[in-house]
Amino acid sequence: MSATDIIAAPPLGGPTLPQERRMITSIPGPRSTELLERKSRAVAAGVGHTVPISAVAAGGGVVVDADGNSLIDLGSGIAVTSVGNAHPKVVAAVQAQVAQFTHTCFMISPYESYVEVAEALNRVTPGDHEKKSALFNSGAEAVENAVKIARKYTKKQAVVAFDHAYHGRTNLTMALTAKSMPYKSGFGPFASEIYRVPTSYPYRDGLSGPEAATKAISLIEKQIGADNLAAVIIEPIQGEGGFIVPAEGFLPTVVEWCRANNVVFIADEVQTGFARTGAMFASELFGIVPDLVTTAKGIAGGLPLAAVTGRAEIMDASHAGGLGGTYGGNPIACAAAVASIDVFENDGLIERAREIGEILTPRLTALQASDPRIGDVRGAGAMVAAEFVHPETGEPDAALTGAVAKACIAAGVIVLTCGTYGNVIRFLPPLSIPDALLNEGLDVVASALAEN
Ligand code: PLZ
Repeated sequence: MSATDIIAAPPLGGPTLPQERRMITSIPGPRSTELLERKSRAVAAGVGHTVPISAVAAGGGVVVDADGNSLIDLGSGIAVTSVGNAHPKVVAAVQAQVAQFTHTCFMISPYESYVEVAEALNRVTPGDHEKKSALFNSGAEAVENAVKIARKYTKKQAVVAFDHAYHGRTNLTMALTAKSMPYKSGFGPFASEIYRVPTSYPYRDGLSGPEAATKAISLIEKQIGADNLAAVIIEPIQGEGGFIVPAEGFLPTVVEWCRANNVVFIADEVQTGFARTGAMFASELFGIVPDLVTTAKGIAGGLPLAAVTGRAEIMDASHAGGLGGTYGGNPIACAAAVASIDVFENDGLIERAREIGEILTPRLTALQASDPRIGDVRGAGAMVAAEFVHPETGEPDAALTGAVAKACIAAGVIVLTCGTYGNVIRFLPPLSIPDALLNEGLDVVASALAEN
């Protein structure tokens, strides 16, 4: 495919897109530049972007831009297109639904696909207790509702979140999110009754899981008191905070304490959910069963949908009419979710996430062995990261991280950074990426590191 073909008619996305890295222009090319200039005139300055392109198609493991460049996708639009962009089953389900009806409002006239998504979530989330679900539009909205539900059930108000946490950008979720820049700075005042305690960050705190949990629990008991605490919310593997995997025993100890103290344990699996970590949900990797689970991102193959799923008695504590929203569980998003969950369950995506991890982790560990600026390699399944440091001090090296990420993008590989200190490159490719493309992407990362 040449640039002129693409300019004439943008290709359809999905897995039949040529699975190749193809650089026709430098990035951004002229057409992308034109869009980015329009963007800066029309779109609020606060809405940033990482990859300076005008995307026109995506699928398998590539994103194609308006200039005909084909970039290797190691970010999945932040863990969203796990089934693959424009997955044929998702496309078919959406096309069928959009031609039938686009909206009734589930709170006005219910429809089957919403109930089907709820049934599927109740089945696939951790634990075999009786569960119920409610659907929303975004991860932040799911988190907001999980907190509402926990408060209503426990009749208590305080909520504990952790260092390095990310839970969203709405007012309540900004309060739960740890990092000030760029998420919170200047946007306060924030919601009250939110408390922050240390998490388990083995690379930096040197604590065992139970030690880190004891430290957090002791602060909770002294500064808040279980009698006031409605919920503890945590990402089983922290996403935006730096792909931080807690030490063994941390999460089970926290869950056990919550259970003994009538505190609702909420696992925010918005980023870790749906096969990403080599399990359907990351909670399973740690042997924990959350009371409530928040999901979004990967759930619907790119359409906006989110959910809270959990113990029936907690989910049912809210009065009728207490939960909802105009678009929550939109029928097109639900059709996409039914198709996506089918793909996750039946097309081997959990195994595929593990295979991707078996490429990512050894290759990054090998890179670490030859380059002390990689302080840590960690993650699970297709959610793996490298933390960059100044080797002499172990201090975070955000400048190197930014330079490597920029060089990768210039060479046609989409990588995302994260971390409280901005010193982590995370790898979370679509699970539809072919091995060859993943390996080529990692070759580019290795060269980018060598050159910086
Ligand atoms: N909980 C664990 O990862 C979203 C944020 C991107 P929304 N993470 C990507 C950005 O910079 O805005 C996220 C998450 C976890 C909640 C959320 C929020 O999900 O769908 O973005 O609202």
